[in-house]
Parts: sequence; C-alpha cells; structure tokens
Amino acid sequence: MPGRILFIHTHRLTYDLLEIDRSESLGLLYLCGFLESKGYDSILFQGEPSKARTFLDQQFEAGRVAMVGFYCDFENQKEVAELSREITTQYGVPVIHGGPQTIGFSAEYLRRSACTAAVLGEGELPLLELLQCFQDSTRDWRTIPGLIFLGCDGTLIRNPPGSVVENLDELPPPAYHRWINRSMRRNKVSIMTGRGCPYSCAFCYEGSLLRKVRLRSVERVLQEVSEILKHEPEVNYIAFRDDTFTISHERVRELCYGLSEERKKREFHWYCEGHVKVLSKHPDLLRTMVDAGLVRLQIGIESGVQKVLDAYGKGITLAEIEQVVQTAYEAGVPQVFGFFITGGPFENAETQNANRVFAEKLIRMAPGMLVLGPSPLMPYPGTRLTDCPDKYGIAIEDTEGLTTLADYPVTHSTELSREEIAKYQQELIWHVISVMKELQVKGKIPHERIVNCFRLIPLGIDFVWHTAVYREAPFIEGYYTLMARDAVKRSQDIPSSELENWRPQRIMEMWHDVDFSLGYPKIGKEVLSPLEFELLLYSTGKSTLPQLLERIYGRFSALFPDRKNFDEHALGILGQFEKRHWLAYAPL
Ligand code: B12
Ligand code: SF4
Repeated sequence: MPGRILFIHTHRLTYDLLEIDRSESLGLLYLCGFLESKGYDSILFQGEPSKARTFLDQQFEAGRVAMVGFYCDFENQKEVAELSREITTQYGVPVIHGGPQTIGFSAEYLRRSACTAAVLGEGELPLLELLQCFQDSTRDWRTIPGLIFLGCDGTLIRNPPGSVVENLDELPPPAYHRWINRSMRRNKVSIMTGRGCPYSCAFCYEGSLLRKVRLRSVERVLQEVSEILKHEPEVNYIAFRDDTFTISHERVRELCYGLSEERKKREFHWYCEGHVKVLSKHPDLLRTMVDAGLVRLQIGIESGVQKVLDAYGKGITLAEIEQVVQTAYEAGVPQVFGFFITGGPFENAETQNANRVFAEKLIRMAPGMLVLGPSPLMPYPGTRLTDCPDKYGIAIEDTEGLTTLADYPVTHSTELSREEIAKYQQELIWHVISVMKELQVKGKIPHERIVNCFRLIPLGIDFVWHTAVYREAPFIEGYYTLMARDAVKRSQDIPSSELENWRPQRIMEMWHDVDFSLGYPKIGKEVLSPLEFELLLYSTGKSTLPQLLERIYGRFSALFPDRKNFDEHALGILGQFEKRHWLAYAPL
C-alpha cells in the first residue's frame, strides 16, 4: 500500500484538559495489528479534536497518507464529522469511518462529514478489502459488504453485512506499538477475550447487533497476558473489557487457573465485567475469581424496578442482583461497580423512589464494596429504545448528544422532563453517598475492606468509597494509608504478649488537627483532658507502650490508686484514640 493509514480516536476536550487518562481504543489497535499482519502500515492517535487535527496536518506534511480512519461513537460524532470534512476537503484522501455509531449514520451525516464510506460493525475484513480495492483500480469498492456510503444521487447505500473474523485466535493482538501518543506511564492494559453478546438489552449497541458470540481460546488469552507481563514491567492491572467475560463459567474457571499460575511469576490484579444471570447461577465462581486476582467487578444493575428491567429485556431479576451483590461481598471482591440507568422506560416519581430504595438496600448489603454509577439513558443508534422510543414511554430530545457529556439526560419520559430526570439522578447519587457515609460513621465497614481499598489506590484503582467517604472523614486517609503500607497495626491485631514491643504512633499532626485557639486542646468537638493530651503528645512512635505509660504515670500517679489502675485507664484512652483513627501501633 503506498502510504500510511492514520487512525484517529478523538474524544471530548475535557479528557485532555483535565488530563484524564483514557483507556486505549482497542478496536483501532486491533485494526492496526491486523493490517500490520497483512503488510499495511498504520498508526493510531488518540486525543481531543484540535490535537488530532495538528497530528493529521503533521502527518500529511511529513509524507504519504493513504487513508484516514475515524472511530466514531455517540460521544464524538459531531467532532468526527467536522474533522472528517476538513481532512477530505483539504487533502482529498479516502476518509473512512468506523465504530459503534456508524450503524446510525444517515445520508445527512455522510454528506456533512464528506467521508468516503463508513464500515458497519467489525472492521478487519471489510477494511482489508477496501484497501485492496483502493490499490486495484479494476475493483469497485462500492460492492464490499459491510459498507455504507452515498450513491451518485445522494441517497444512502447500505451494503449487506460484512464478514467477521470467525476464529478470533487468528487475530494478531492489539498493536500497542502503533499507538503514537500512548502514555508511557501506563500500569493498566485492556484485553478483549471475545466479541458479541448473547443478550439483547434494549438500550445497548451490543444487544442490537445480534452478532454471533465468539470467544478466544483460554490458551490464547493467557498467552496475551503472559506476553504483556513479560514485555511491560510497569503493567500490574489488566482490564478484561468484554461484556461476555463471564458468559461461560467453565471458561472463567480455566482462565482463573491460568491467571493464578501467571500471578505466581509476577503479581498483578485484574478487573472484568460480569453478567448477573451467570454469576447468580454459579455463586462459587466469584471466590475463584478473587483468588485469581480479581479486584473489581462491573455489573449492569440498570434499575431497581422489575418492570423496567423487563422492558429492557435484561433477563435478570432484582432478587438475582441482590444475590450477586451478597455473594460478591462474601467472596471478598474488593470493588463492585453497578451501572444504573436513569430516565429509562416508563420512569416516574414512583420508579425513581423505588430505585432509591433498592440502591440503598444494595449499599447496606455491601458496605465498602458496592458503588453505584447512575447515568442517563443514551439513545445509541440501532438499539430498540432508539428505534421505537414510544413503545418504552420515552422521547428523544437530542439525538446527537450535543447537550450532554453523559452527565445530563437527552430523553424525557411520559411523566418526567429531562430536568426532573436529572434531579432524580442527583438525588439518587446524594442519597447513596449519604448512606455510605452513615455506614462509615457507624463503623459498619469492616476494617480489612478499608485497608484493601487503600492498598488498591497506588495501582490506580480508586473508587467512590475512598473519594466520597473515607477522604471526607477525619483522620481516615492518613490512618489507612499507613495501614495499607503495613507500616502500623491496630493493637487488637498484635498478640498481647508482643504489644510491649510496639510504639503508639499518633496519625494526626498536632498543629493541624488539634485546636489550641481556646487555650485548651480540642479535636473536633472533643476537649482533651490533660491526661488524654499527654498520652497523645507522647504517642510519637518514639517510645514503646511500656515506656509511654511509665513516663505519663510519673506525672499523673497522684490521681490513681495504683499503677495497675492507671494502666487500665490509660490503655482505655489509647483504645478510644484508636477507634477515632487518631493512633495506631508501629513496630520497633
Ligand atoms: C472498552 C469500552 C470502553 C472503554 C474503552 C473505549 C474504547 N473505545 O475502546 C472505556 C471504558 C474508556 C469506554 C468509554 C466509553 N464508552 Co465504551 N465500550 C467499551 C466496550 C465494552 C468494548 C469496546 C471494544 O474494545 N470493543 C472491541 C473492539 C474490537 O470493537 P470496536 O471498538 O467496536 O472496534 C471495531 C469496530 O467498531 C470497527 N471500527 C472501529 N473503529 C473503526 C474505524 C474504522 C476506520 C473502521 C474501518 C472500523 C472501525 O472495527 C473494530 C475492530 O473490529 C464497548 C462495548 C463493546 N462490546 O464493543 C463499549 C462501547 C463502545 N462504549 C460505549 C460508550 C457510549 C462509551 C462512552 C461514550 C460512555 C460514556 N457515556 O462516557 C465512553 C466514552 C468513550 C470514549 N470516546 O472514550 C458504547 C458506544 C455506543 C455508541 N453508539 O457510541 C458501547 C458500544 C457500549 C454499549 N454497549 O452501548 N468504553
Ligand atoms: S447490556 Fe450487556 S448484556 Fe445487555 S446486550 Fe449489552 S453487552 Fe449484552
């Protein structure tokens, strides 16, 4: 092929402005890998539109560009159309669009973007044929299955569906080396272990495709994991991105066995999506997954109303959701993220209230583990909800998503306006967070769970229990950071015969956390007695417990009948300090 293929995944401006590290564009990396195996040179650029434009200009200036390929989703459709028009007009090379949004392209969109054609669905085989046609002028690319484009009369031509790679093991792995602006500091890598989904949820692009599920062999997936770990020393977290990850419980067990073996060579953790149906049928599976390094599970909860779940065709019940949350908790899954859709079918004040009640119930079942992510229903093209909104009691107000960053509804229901849906979503979020905070204040979150949460933060696996609950609570951050580093322990975790060798260590800083403005020491609302203050003052990790007690007894002995009585009293105070996360014990 004369020249290079430039793949562009452009995303919203704020990702770059706020330096939010986006995941890799796996689909395009797969295309790069596939094309490389066929002798084509391609590179991928990911970034906000103006950076993408600068990159494209530089590439065109530098040399021969054979084709530009844009990834298009609901989010970036407008920016892609604009960039595409600019590039086509200025440089006149073939510009091809692909990605999940193409299924909804209209003639108007194709005109506006001035693209040559778009590929529907999986890109490998149609794109290869397209490139071959571009090289061979005797072949007409317009006959290639899987394409849509504008006919001579300006009407939309939609060819029959394109071929897909039947045996995914034959595909080369994503070509990360072709991602031109990949951040070098990445500790996380994504893997797809299959394609397609056997379910057909009314809101989901995957569900609308009804394409055959194809799973890669366990052997090939493990080989990919092994290669990544071998060549990328900084990677310690693998994200299994496919929706079908848990589809076959036998396959997950096999994978877990292999992952455990890999973890013996080098420690890493992983995350995956799970389906409530499968997980509820095989409750022991989650334990196996945790033992093999699972630290985060994402599940589609979607709603707390059975009628709404049924309208989605989700194929799960509220009882199954509860069961999975409970099982995950008992199995020790550190984090579960549950997707929740707001503004779904037939939503009204009553369903919103039911959502809140269900959400609260789930959170209380799994303190420190479950996080709920409510986001507004989005009208992805090709989905049943987008095709027939009336059937679901909704109306789409903004089909292009010009008013949303997935942070504001673009639909209304028969009974709720967009503003009301936004209001209910907000209320749901704040309600859930207030329940989470209450659980923390009441000490309902097991200590080990919090320690585990802080252990995952350095891996880049942060979550709402930390950002909205622990970080907001006094003293928790410092206390659990030290706990997670195994720098300190609670007295109850130290054998009593050994406690004398440990040193009480206050976690707070006196100048920062103790209020001296009234002339006596106060922490929050608590005024410290002279004995309490002295105990805290000397808990600097410089004295062992016996040394500390000895020193303080010297000053307060007159107040106690004997040393034993003093020790009991002082240990009681230190115990209270521990409960408040003011103090822990450091080893000698
Ligand atoms: C992993 C994932 C993510 C990751 C990584 C994103 C990425 N694009 O790789 C993260 C978590 C960051 C993410 C975020 C979002 N995601 Co997402 N995500 C997925 C998921 C689960 C897998 C994507 C994937 O790797 N698929 C496998 C590869 C092989 O397929 P592919 O990406 O579609 O690429 C193939 C074809 O589309 C085609 N193709 C793609 N581009 C091009 C370009 C050319 C030129 C050609 C010829 C072909 C072609 O060929 C590729 C290889 O076969 C999909 C669901 C799914 N199962 O696909 C949702 C999905 C893509 N996400 C979706 C959405 C909406 C989002 C968000 C917008 C959500 C939000 N509200 O914030 C964000 C923003 C994405 C962004 N712009 O950065 C929707 C898209 C629907 C739509 N019409 O837009 C999907 C389909 C989920 C769904 N079930 O509805 N997502
Ligand atoms: S929501 Fe999940 S289970 Fe439902 S169709 Fe989409 S990918 Fe499949």
